[in-house]
Amino acid sequence: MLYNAPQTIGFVMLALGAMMPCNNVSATTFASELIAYEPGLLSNPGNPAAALGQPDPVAGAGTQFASIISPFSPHFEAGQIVQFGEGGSITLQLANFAVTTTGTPEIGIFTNAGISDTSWPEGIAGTDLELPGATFGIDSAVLEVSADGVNWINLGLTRFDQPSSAFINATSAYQGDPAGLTAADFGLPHDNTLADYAGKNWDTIKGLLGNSAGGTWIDLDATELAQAGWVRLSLADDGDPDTMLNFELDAVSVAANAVGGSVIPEPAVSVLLFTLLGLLTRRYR
Ligand SMILES: [Ca+2]
Ligand SMILES: [Ca+2]
Ligand SMILES: [Ca+2]
Repeated sequence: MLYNAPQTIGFVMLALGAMMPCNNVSATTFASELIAYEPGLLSNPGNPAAALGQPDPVAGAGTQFASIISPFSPHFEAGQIVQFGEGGSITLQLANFAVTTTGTPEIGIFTNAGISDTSWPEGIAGTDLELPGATFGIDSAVLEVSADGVNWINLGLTRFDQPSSAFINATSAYQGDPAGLTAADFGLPHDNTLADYAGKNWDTIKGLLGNSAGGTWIDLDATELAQAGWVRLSLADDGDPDTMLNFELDAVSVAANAVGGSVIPEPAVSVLLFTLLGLLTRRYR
């Protein structure tokens, strides 16, 4: 064989490096694998891959409607959020386990929840955010988590009412070009309630979020699981043809201070390692 040994070994090392979990501590962990998607009662099935990875920080990117993700400007594009209807569900595997940790929620759920701007484009929330029209995109869904992808803990019907915010220092909630802005942290929980934003302007809401990218945060303490690596959201058919319940999901993250080991089973990496070493050995026999 005409293979050059150092080059081949270099390739194997590169391949192994690509398979190993990255130890970059600043990288936020998100859902990384779609396990199942059932659109339910929807006229157009959604794009479930839109729930994987980090939310794109700009809504309507590349169009005249481009705007940073802010509480007044969530994602609306089919390529960024996945929708399911009654009888629908989505099951996701996280890149790393969320380790149950006292004193902090562990899993962040990012949806298309938004606050209506009472003084566009200033960014001012209404004084009662429970009133119809004061918000949009706020939905409930049944939330389940699992430590093994087989056995599930049901956390019940949960309202996901917390908006997302991709930058911590934008002058406008609708800034089109994020150049020069500081990214918010999708792995940083917050304890704001929806009511905290009532009557507040963009500057005050920015201050309430701090470095957090918002989202509705889930605490695993009550599950009695040591960790969770899978998340499922679902909607039952309410049996009423006049209602068309739906849910939209942008992303799922793990709190930075609760990130555990890789959810991808280690044996898979070992098998690949031995296969590569076997190939290498055969070539030089
Ligand atoms: Ca906790
Ligand atoms: Ca219905
Ligand atoms: Ca998304």
